[in-house]
Amino acid sequence: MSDEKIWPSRRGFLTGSLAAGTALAAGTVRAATPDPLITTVQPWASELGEPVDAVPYGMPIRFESHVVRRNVEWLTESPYSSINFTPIHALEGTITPQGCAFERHHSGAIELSKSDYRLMVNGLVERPLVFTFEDLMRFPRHVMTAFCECAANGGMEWGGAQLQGCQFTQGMIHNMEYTGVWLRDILAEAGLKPEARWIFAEGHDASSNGRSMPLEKALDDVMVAFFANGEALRKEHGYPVRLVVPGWEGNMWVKWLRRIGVYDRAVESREETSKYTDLMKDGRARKWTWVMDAKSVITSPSPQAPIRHGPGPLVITGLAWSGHGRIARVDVSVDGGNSWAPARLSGDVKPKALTRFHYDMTWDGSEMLIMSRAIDETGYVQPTKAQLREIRGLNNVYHNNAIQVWWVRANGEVENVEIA
Ligand SMILES: Nc1nc2c(c(=O)[nH]1)N[C@H]1C(S)=C(S)[C@@H](COP(=O)(O)O)O[C@H]1N2
Ligand SMILES: [Mo]
Repeated sequence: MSDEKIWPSRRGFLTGSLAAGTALAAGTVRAATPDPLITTVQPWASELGEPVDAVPYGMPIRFESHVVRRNVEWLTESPYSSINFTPIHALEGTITPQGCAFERHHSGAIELSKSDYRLMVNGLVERPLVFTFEDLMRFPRHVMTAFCECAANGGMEWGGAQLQGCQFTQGMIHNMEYTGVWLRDILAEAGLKPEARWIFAEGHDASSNGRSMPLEKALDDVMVAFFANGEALRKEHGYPVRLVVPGWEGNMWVKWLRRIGVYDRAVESREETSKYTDLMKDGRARKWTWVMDAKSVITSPSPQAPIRHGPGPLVITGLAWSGHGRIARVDVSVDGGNSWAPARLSGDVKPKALTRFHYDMTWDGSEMLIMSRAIDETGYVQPTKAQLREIRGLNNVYHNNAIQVWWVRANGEVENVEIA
């Protein structure tokens, strides 16, 4: 990672904290005197800034230009059927800005206008229907925050610690506030026939990414969404309409939603037979592994976010989530799992959405093995990699929700490791 080269000066940061009266522990380096940043009038205080309207749609300031999606080129053969990763090591809070939320396409991101958009509902319905975008906007609208995690998140780590970065090991996830209409309201408009048991959702893109879903889920909390984080969906996330399937694997969140077919059985498409099933050690495959089990990860410190400030106060932070509901507790260990202490859950704890945790400590400057473990409201405890492998073996790529361990060295650098 070359992130460090783009960071603002350490001196500027320390000066700022002292000026703000932050209580820093004894031993913290004090700013040099005299500090020109304090004693000299700076350009930004003696000139005009940019006028309003200089940038009609704002972008992050250039000092943050390292906070971007990144991919791992050797992972896939082509960038059109590929994935990139959310820079979770550099984000805070819980909402993922659309501009850096990971993308996963099977045949590229298509450009589909609202006026060309159509949603077809057919199969076991009283009235097969086609909706325009305008039609969808006239159903009652709802707001819901949900995480979307690709089932392959962490998949490269089954065999051993591999990728150096929280972004790369756990970044196939985003969390947005969606506005849209309930799928159940659309299905009610078409009228379900008594034999209806499953739906099959397809996209407008060439891959279509068709997935079957039991009717109970479709009628429960599935949303046909058109806004994310207060604005229209981005092209890469399914503009103008995508499915939001809270708590369930990302593959079911069909983008550029084209058709909902209603059936009495599952279609058993490519995406739910040869893909997105979990190969067990005996060669058989688990299917219908829809729910994303509870998981957490420390986002900082982490390999791309090393400790730069030396011993003293240290903020450990991370994310936790569960497809089964709310996060009840997150424990943090700094000694490789010998002892655990509860972290603070910061902000709102919403079901099937990311929860931010913070753990404040004083670092003595010695090396640490840091890790977090999520416990959700069902009482489920996030497993270790060894526990997961014991049951699921090593053949698998999907649904790795094991505890992630980071080795923090005395110089503050952090590495992805596994402990036996
Ligand atoms: N139409 C369509 N929908 C799709 C896909 C796709 O390729 N085409 N990819 C799926 C997969 S595997 C995932 S993980 C999520 C990713 O959503 P995102 O690109 O918004 O992150 O979209 C799902 N929906
Ligand atoms: Mo996915």
